[in-house]
Amino acid sequence: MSIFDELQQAIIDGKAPVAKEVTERALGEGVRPAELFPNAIVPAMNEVGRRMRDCEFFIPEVLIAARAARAATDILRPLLVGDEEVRSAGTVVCGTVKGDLHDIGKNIVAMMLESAGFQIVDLGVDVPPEKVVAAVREHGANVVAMSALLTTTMVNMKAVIDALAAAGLRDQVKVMVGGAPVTESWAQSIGADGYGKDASAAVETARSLVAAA
Ligand code: B1M
Repeated sequence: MSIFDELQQAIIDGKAPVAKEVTERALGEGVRPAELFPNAIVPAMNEVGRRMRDCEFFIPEVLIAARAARAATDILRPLLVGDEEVRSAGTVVCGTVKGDLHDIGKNIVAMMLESAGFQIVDLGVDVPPEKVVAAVREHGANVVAMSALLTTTMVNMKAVIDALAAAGLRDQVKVMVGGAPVTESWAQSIGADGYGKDASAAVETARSLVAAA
């Protein structure tokens, strides 16, 4: 079993101490922090999602798996900053939209953006549009990055865009969206400026949005 498989299994089994130990061992063996996301953490949570959909897992198992994923990402977060050349790429206000409590993907995106030199203002989960507007004003953000994991909360991305427009801020800030149910065409349909399929794509999108501003 590869070290990536070991970490995947620990997360699926919800074994946070094992996930922590395997992550530390992987780093000790020279695995780059960013490699652990596509090779272990993201596929593990996808498998958890499949089991949830197929009624093999219920909320407690999913929460325990999420906690194990968190044990790994908590170790990786400080290491990712500085993984790439550090520069001031811009300020990103990020969060998961109102009504939505999923934050694993949003946290990975935030970590990758931070490692790419962006200043991150993370508003957390269940973020109402007015909180985004206030943060954009306060921090002079270049980019708003919103996640949604539920088809029922995706509409709240449009509410953020509308609130920014109503506050007279829409011309000053780029809006990008992502999350499992979000697509490029959805992003376009709500008037977002960009979309990221995964965390790496989110970094590319944020860079190109700032460059084009
Ligand atoms: Co939830 N849940 N959940 N859940 N959950 C899903 C999303 C679901 C698909 C599971 C399923 O049925 N198979 C389903 C949604 C169905 C739908 O809407 N069509 C679902 C459901 C139904 C629910 C509840 C309603 C269940 C219930 O209560 N009956 C409930 C809703 C609570 C709420 O939010 N109000 C709920 C609750 C939960 C938990 C709390 C138990 C837990 C969340 C814990 C946490 O996040 N702290 C949870 C989890 C863990 C999941 C699954 C299993 C995994 C999500 C995850 O972490 N994925 C999920 C199934 C799945 O997605 N496969 C599921 C891993 C993560 C790395 O991927 O978040 O997609 P993701 O992020 C990716 C990309 O999408 C992208 O980059 C990331 C890294 O590559 N990305 C961006 C994300 N944001 C981006 C932003 C960008 C760009 C890219 O730019 C701004």
